Amino acid sequence: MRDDQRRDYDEQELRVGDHKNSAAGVTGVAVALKRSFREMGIVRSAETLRELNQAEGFDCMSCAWPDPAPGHRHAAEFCENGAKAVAEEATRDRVTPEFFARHSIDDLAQHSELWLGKQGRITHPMVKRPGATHYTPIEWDDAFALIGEQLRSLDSPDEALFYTSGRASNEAAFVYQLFARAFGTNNLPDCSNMCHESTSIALQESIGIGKASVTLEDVHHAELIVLQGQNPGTNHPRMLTALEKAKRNGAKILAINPLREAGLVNFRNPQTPRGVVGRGTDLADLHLPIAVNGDLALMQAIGSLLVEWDALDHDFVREYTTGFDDWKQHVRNVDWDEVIAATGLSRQAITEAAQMFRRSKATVFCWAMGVTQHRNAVATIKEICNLAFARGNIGRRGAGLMPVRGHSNVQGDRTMGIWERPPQHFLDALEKEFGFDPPREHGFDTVDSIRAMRDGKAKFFLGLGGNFVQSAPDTVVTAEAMSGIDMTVQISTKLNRSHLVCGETALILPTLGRTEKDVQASGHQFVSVEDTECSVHASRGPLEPASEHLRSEVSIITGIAEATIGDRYGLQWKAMRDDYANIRSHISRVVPGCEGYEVNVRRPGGFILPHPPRDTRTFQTKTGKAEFAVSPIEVVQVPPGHLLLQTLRSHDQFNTTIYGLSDRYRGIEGGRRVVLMHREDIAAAGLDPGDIVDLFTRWDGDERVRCAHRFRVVEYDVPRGSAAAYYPETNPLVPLDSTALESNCPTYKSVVISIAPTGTRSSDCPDVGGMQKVGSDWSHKTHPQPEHLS
Ligand SMILES: Nc1nc2c(c(=O)[nH]1)N[C@H]1C(S)=C(S)[C@@H](COP(=O)(O)OP(=O)(O)OC[C@H]3O[C@@H](n4cnc5c(=O)[nH]c(N)nc54)[C@H](O)[C@@H]3O)O[C@H]1N2
Ligand SMILES: Nc1nc2c(c(=O)[nH]1)N[C@H]1C(S)=C(S)[C@@H](COP(=O)(O)OP(=O)(O)OC[C@H]3O[C@@H](n4cnc5c(=O)[nH]c(N)nc54)[C@H](O)[C@@H]3O)O[C@H]1N2
Ligand code: SF4
Ligand SMILES: [Mo]
Repeated sequence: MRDDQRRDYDEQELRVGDHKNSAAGVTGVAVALKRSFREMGIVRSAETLRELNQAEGFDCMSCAWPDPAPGHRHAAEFCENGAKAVAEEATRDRVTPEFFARHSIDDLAQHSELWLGKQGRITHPMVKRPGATHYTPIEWDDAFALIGEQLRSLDSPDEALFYTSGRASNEAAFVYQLFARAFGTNNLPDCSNMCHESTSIALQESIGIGKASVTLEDVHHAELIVLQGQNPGTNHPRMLTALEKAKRNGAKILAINPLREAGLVNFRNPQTPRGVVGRGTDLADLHLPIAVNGDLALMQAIGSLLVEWDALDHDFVREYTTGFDDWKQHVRNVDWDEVIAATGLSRQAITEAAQMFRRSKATVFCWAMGVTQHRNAVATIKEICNLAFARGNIGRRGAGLMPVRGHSNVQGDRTMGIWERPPQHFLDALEKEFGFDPPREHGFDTVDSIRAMRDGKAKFFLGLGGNFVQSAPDTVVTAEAMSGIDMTVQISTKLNRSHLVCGETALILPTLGRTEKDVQASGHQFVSVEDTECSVHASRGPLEPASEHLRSEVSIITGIAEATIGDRYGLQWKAMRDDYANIRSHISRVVPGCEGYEVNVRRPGGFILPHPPRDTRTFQTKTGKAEFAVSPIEVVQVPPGHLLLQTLRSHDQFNTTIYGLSDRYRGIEGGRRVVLMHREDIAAAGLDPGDIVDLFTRWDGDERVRCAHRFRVVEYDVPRGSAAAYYPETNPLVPLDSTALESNCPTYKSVVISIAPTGTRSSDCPDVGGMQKVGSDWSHKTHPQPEHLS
């Protein structure tokens, strides 16, 4: 984009219309194609989309929803948001060295995340030297040498952080963790720490494995599907096709969500005549508009009714579980007043939901960020497991636990060892395969990495994808921490905030994306990925790379490894780079369930990893049984005059990558700085819809007031006492220390805020998460306290 075409996307007019009662339909197709044609051109769009999610094609890089078996795929096996993700990556726009010469870092920092992303694909490796105002080009080998030198100069390997975002392939993830551990650290934070970490912890304790026990086939054959804290119409759109199929087979759907999201209500499948001209398929049979953070109480109340009705699978409970009597005793004593206060639901509505569980012999429990990003998230997920156990809904056709993962390969990255707390058996296998003793003590997760940078304990940050500064909580603290370290390196496809809020020396290493051909010394390479149902398969990009200077993630990581530790321990970096089959050969011997990896992953549709509870009702927990857990009901207390804010995704973004300003299903167009509030809460705060307000939060642990400025009040159907606003604009409000118990996942879905009209309260808070005021000045460490918070 030329300078004279530059415009600030966020200055556009905000329009609020009605929110929709139906998802997808032909509008979705039209929007997807329009975006694709604009970014990629018509011919390239047609060629690329034809290969998306096909057995011989490439895996959608957007979400982790599984593909149907190879014989059951449509010619167009993708959704609107998958097509948008492809268009975003396969764009014809370019960010070149001339672009960086034209724009100083400070200049770029004035722009929104949307504008940055829209500039196109980065074409050359770039460096910002200490004190420099601009990025300048650097040769690949010089970049690797600079990084190697920096890493070797650290006092300890634990001063380095190796972050991963969930788009990296299994091959890239495997060499990345191998490098970090051979270098000497388990500091492998990843986006999972902010996402389904609560799930991984809870499931590990309850069923002995942190993954879904459900396949796509199970979804199709379920009698009841619970959609809890999830917005599938936007974030996993092809899930609606599976839900439609399940409905046709007679399934009921229970939606538990503070918002009546369009994708929970009705689906107009653009691939069927009924979806094009008819009224589509009604999805949820019952929607419980739960108060934010009320899920733990709700699940216990449902449990108490099942116990009261003796609607239990006694055989399953006896044979496969432990802890049942304690749980039964606990839920019997559930305090209904507490439940009703915590959930905002009537006893009648909860009873109706419990009847749905009682009537179903095969229930699939789905959940996502509305469950995982709360202080009580781990307890809530264990409670979901309790309900599954109570009626034997695990290891049975049409039933099971289905955390719906986010990033397309976030699950595969974990399987490959991207984990700051690797299990001993994984480290033992690495030792056996490579002949060195990997570090055994735990590394830093995401939140602890921020603390380590802030406190001078970490001095080097390498990001394998992602946009750490924007996705992490407490933007001011994170930005200060990142900009205070010696070196930040980002392996990226597109420009983002983390290139601009950077260390003293900063590098941008541009990489191939999923859509692109990857040719190495031995020829054309493919990579492998794992979806949310543990299915592992190959992905081959069809397009010519965006620039001849790009390197693959594997190539970049092995290059850094060579420049840092050379051939320490006899590690064969070049062989792994030249032919990824060499990496897969290591994977087959190190990663459990991956024996015969090369052969299995090459099969059309790949293979499904073993899952003991799903396959044989075997539970590798401490007791060898599925474990009922007992948790006291804990709910976030919201003082008078405050609201509980959840931060969520619009229909037009992928995490911190903003595609556009159209949250179509919610009827919000042309802007993102909105706060959705209940009519009576707006009135109680003395506000009117359309008012411009600032949001504030204070965390008990410190005196700092966090704020985010200039949000427009939008009247919306949210439960009283709660509010909703988009991520990442609201990340400055999420206190670093406010995390889920056990999992340390930031509480992005429950932030206690207060609201005041803009300009009426302390206005000197830096708004670094916002789009306007990002600069090099992070000077506001503490602010005077606005009176309304004291
Ligand atoms: N197009 C697109 N696809 C994506 C992404 C994207 O940004 N864009 N992101 C990917 C990633 S990394 C992830 S993790 C997933 C995220 O997928 P989701 O988890 O669906 O994403 P969120 O927008 O965070 O939506 C959370 C939902 O939880 C509800 N919710 C909030 N608080 C509560 C609560 O206390 N209880 C209950 N029951 N519900 C609550 C919200 O109203 C909202 O509907 O999507 C993945 N797919
Ligand atoms: N307030 C709030 N904050 C949240 C959340 C929330 O719900 N609310 N959700 C959390 C969740 S669930 C997640 S998963 C995190 C996401 O956090 P991240 O994973 O850190 O963020 P993304 O926005 O997904 O990363 C986007 C960047 O990845 C780079 N990229 C894209 N494709 C590729 C590729 O193929 N290779 C490489 N190397 N780079 C690529 C691009 O440069 C792009 O700018 O955010 C978390 N933050
Ligand atoms: S459902 Fe997810 S993986 Fe499938 S095409 Fe849509 S965005 Fe891609
Ligand atoms: Mo995520």
